[in-house]
Amino acid sequence: MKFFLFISLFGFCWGQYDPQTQYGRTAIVHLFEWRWVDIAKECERYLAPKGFGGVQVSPPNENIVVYNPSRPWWERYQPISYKICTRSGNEDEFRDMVTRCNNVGVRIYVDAVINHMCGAGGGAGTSSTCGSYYNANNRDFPSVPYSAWDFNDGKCDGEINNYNDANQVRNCRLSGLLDLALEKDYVRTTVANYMNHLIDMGVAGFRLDAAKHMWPGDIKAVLDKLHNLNTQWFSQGSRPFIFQEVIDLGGEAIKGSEYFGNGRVTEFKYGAKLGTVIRKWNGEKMAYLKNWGEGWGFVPSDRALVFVDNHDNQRGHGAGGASILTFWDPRMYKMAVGFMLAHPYGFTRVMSSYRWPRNFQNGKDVNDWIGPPNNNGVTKEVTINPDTTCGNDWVCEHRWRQIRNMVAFRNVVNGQPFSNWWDNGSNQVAFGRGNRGFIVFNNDDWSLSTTLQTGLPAGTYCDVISGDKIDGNCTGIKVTVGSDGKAHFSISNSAEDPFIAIHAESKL
Ligand code: QV4
Ligand code: CA
Repeated sequence: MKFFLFISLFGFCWGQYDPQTQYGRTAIVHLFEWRWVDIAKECERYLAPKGFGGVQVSPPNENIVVYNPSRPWWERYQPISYKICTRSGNEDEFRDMVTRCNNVGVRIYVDAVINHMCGAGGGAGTSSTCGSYYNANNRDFPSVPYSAWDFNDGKCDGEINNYNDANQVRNCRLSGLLDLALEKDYVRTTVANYMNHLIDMGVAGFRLDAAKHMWPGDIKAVLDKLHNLNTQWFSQGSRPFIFQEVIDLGGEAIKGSEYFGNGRVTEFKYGAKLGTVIRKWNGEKMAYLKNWGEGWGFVPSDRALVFVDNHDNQRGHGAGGASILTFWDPRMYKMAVGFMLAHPYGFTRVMSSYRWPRNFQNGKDVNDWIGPPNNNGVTKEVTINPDTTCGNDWVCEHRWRQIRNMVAFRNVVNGQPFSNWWDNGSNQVAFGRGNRGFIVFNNDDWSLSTTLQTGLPAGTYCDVISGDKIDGNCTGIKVTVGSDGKAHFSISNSAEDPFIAIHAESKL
């Protein structure tokens, strides 16, 4: 009995760090603002066959409808109730998506907005995605229900304006958003009921929005109320995967490490620093990536959720600044995502965006609010073109060959050590993952031509960046590895994608 007690306790205290993906699937994709019906189809037609582990979805609970500006993406971060009813779809469509994705081994992670409700200036009425009445002026949300004593007005009735005061950051309003009193058991139970409703449908875990603005102990009290995952798809006793949005670039009162007990945290230093290195700003160069990870002051790898960009900082919201690489700079972006997916540090999330008409004025994109592709507010379908790209202004970065193939690379090298690092002291670098994979970058302004130890078995390998291995042939560059594990690499600095990646499953 002691043994099983040990296992269940041990299992219990580890579960929240484990993404609960099907074995060997090591990356998730954020299908930002997608509709549930489109995600269900994408799981079956693309994500499962290409080895994606799961999908982070936009907040599924009812939110305020904002008309000024017209239907901004950020209205979904202003809850009105916990009814599963938004522009992405209704509860039946959500449930169908979770079932169909789980049935093909692709997990669903929900963006849980549980720190607050709508803005204090949200007014009153039924301008909400499911028509629920609310009155922000007197903190009345009858469809939950929440009323005035469920909010922190008594502790702090103003906005956060000092990020060096931990009490302010947790008890005051982020951007004027009505702050929930999460020390109250009623609020904790109400939030947990919402999350358990999702868990019972088959959801595998949660992104906790604005976690920095909640006390770690209050979050833990909510998590302790959560059910184990649905045994239709998960083993008995499995715990929901938790990753907390905590923006910690250093220099503030609150540290990501305060939240380690609850689950993983988003490591925003990752994308900010990688963007600076790939852009070669401030004297940064890829040779410095030799000790990438904890060596750069990031949180421990098994507590990190990492990404190149996210829905905030790809449009100047949140943190990360101008160095953040996005789909708008595709050549550098593919290198950054390729590097992230090849390197062992952290649990990786790929961003999948929509295009919007950026309009920079005085260095700021005044169109940063524009919501998903839509017809009079109704989110457009994700259409798939004959060349497998997406239409209707969905960017589908996760379908770009270089990114899709690096998701597969990460799966193939899973568990293998970081090995065989080489650099030219500048921006030409290479490294392997044990005997299962090897990648070479040329980000210098001159060509790379060198012979490197790959650690791989002898043979001919297809480069998965310039092409694919199809019917026993390489559609792109071929690399020959000798019996000594060495191979010659040539990469022009003007190549479309100046990096080469080979792995055990791209071998002819
Ligand atoms: C305005 C005024 C306030 C006023 C308020 C009154 O600015 O001074 O008190 O009206 O109602 C939108 C508007 C913002 C408006 C607010 C409330 O942009 O001007 O305040 O609504 O009406 C997203 C957007 C925000 C947006 C918010 C709610 O980024 O612009 O605010 O949704 O719609 C910090 C946090 C971090 C956060 C990041 C953006 O530590 O947690 O800022 N990131 C997460 C999400 C992000 C989301 C939120 C948190 C809030 O990733 O997308 O903010 O849920 O770094
Ligand atoms: Ca708070």
